Amino acid sequence: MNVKTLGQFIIEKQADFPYAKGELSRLLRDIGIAAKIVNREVNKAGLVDILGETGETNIQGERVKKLDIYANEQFIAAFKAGGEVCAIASEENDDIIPIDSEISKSAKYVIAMDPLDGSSNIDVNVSVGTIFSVYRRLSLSGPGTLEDFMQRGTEQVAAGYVIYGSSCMLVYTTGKGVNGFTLDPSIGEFCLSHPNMQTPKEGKMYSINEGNYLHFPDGVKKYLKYCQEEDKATNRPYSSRYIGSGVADIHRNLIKGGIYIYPTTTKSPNGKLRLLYECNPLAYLIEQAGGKATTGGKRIMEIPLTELHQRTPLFLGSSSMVDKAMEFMAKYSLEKV
Ligand code: AHM
Ligand code: MG
Repeated sequence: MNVKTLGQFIIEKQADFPYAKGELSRLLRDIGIAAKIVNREVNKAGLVDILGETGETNIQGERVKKLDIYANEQFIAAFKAGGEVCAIASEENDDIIPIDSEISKSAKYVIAMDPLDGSSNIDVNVSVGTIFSVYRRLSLSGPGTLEDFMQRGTEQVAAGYVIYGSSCMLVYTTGKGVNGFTLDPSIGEFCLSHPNMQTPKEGKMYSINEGNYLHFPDGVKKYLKYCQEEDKATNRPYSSRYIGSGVADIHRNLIKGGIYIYPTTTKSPNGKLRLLYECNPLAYLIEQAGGKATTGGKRIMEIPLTELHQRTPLFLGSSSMVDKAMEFMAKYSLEKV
């Protein structure tokens, strides 16, 4: 059989990092393992009693679904057992989780994650995802600290997502392009299915929650009207596609070309999405695939992180589309970004 598994691919790619001792490779392997376990549970979500809400609210004030907690626990357990990170930051945890164990003593990395993004979609069988972002620690030894996470997105050493969709896929970058692996359930392995992913420069889809239209900045309102205008030369009108599950929307746009926008609104003046474990990793991936990610004004990966759960507006996707949206923002909403 002519397939390359994630494990084989990681070993081959280690040669790209001559001074690395394999820690990052092992961390990616740990992510693959946790992803398979979460995928198994997501797949049978309709069968067992893990649907619905637990009644608790997470630190963002949202109702927590049981699978969020499960995914959070699985990834944390995998990282603790793997010993390659000295701290974890998760959307589900108010504070960082420092790791103080014998095997993680010399760990070089910290990892930030959204263990189950788009979890309000689980009950209705819509794809959800895990997003992750890896940084080199800044502290010298012992358990990781909050400061280890206070880095710009440009400092990421690896980032990616797992999409639990009609197939389960792991898509990641270590700064040398983007590769996608599809889980073959018959052999239980992620197999290289999308080598060197590139996003089209131009796209025909725009993804935004238009229900919030009245609260958008003028630049976004005007850009949306531009997307809807008839113009043969630029393939307009574009199609509107919004699942409301960020990883699924961005995965589709990455492959087909498009723009995903979660702008500021009058209700959420900083946008909704989180910089550390949603926007930065997705920005790193899309840039590595030839696309762009900005706040509507500035490059996402250059924004200083001052709070663990900091939010930012996000314009992400095909480079020409992001450029065009930014033109509208500069013209009509400069003060908002
Ligand atoms: P979550 O981390 O609480 O799941 O929120 C993030 C999700 C994204 O997956 C999605 O793109 C967006 O929120 C949808 O938000 P909205 O329902 O406001 O359109
Ligand atoms: Mg999320």
